[in-house]
Amino acid sequence: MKRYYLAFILSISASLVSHAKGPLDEVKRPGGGDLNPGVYYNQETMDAFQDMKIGLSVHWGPSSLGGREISWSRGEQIPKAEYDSYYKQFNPTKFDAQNWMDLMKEGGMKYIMLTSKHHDGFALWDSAYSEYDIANTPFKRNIVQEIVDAAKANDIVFGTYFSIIDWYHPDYQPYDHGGPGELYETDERTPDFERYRMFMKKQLHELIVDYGAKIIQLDGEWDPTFNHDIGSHLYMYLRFLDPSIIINNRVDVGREHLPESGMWDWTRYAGDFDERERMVDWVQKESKVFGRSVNPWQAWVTIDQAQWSYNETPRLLSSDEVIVDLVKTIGDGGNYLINLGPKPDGTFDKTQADIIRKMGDWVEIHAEGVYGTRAGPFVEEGVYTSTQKGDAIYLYVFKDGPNTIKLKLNDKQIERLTLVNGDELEFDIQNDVMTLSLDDTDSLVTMVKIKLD
Ligand code: FHN
Repeated sequence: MKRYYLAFILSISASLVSHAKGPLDEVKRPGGGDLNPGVYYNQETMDAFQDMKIGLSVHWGPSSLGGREISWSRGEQIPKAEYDSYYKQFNPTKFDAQNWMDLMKEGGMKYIMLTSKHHDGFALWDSAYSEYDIANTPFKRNIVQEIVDAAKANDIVFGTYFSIIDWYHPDYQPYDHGGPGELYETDERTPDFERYRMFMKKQLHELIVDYGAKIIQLDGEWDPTFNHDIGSHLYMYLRFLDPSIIINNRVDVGREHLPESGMWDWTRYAGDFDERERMVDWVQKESKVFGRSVNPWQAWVTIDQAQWSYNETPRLLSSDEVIVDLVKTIGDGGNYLINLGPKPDGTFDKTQADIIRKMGDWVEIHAEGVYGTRAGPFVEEGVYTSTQKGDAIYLYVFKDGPNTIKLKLNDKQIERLTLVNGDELEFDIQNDVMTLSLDDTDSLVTMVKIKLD
């Protein structure tokens, strides 16, 4: 655990140095997009991010008191006035950041992405620029600060979700889902989108500079007032705040301009990694739309397929579904970010926490083939996939898969095959094709370590 956190910290100094050395190296990789030529993500922190593999997404705020979807239920299932009054009651007395960290460690999760501010505009930190924030609730305690402190004490990397959309702010355009709230002053210029963008950048400055967020998950880039120029500028602003920071591709409008392949065009649109939602009702059930990618990407999955924030009637993924989805994701080279919506009291639903623990139990047994790996060379959709790290390939055969598997080696030299329990596996190689047989594929996923010569 420590080395991932350390890698992030050490790399920040390295990246500052490399940044100080002048123009970044010319290796082509995602970053500032076509409007920021020659600006790419920082390799050290991206390597550390991809090594971490598994993170916890958290959608939380006073809206959890309504039990409906954060932001989206405002002015819809829940009248705006009622939704906007929740902050006056929000008092999660059972919130304990260390308990969240304990669950993350049981789940094998290395970084946290908290909705510090969702589309409803409520700030889970004491923002100098907003009255609509945690300081003005009965709870008063600075939730973001407590999570930052607990993450640091537990070698977990703190990242934040931040919505470009703010339906509460009177300068945000377009007004939607109930429009402006009552806590902000207005004047003859209201609404003023340029003034809103300054406000947004000041709040992002707080989260990055004051709270040290190392991974930024922007969202809400689909509104017409946001465009490629604004997104490209925002990317550069964030990168100047912290040269080593990692920014998702929703900083720009690449999601709205997917080519036929469904793959984000990183040569044009800014962002360091491709954020791919799935397994939630309104998004593709699988990532088959996208497939494997040499560029960094993250599967963003919510354990409750019905909504992202606390839901009184959730429809949960099973732990088996989560584990299989995790394996498919890492086999395709992605990180796995799974989301929970805490209850109004600040605790997680026990059933959902137990699913995370079961995932963690599986990950602990297969850790060598998970952490620090990248997409492997062997994949057959739904039958098997693979990861690779150093001189080893980790083949994952899904339940009820074939007992005999043939793999084209492309001249790889094989030293030996071993199962998770250490048992060696026989194999035969004819004409550059390796044949291996598994006694049974009853378990959910069977991992075979292929040690290369
Ligand atoms: O509108 C949000 C939604 O509420 C949720 O935060 C998801 C998480 O990936 N992102 C947006 C929908 O794409």
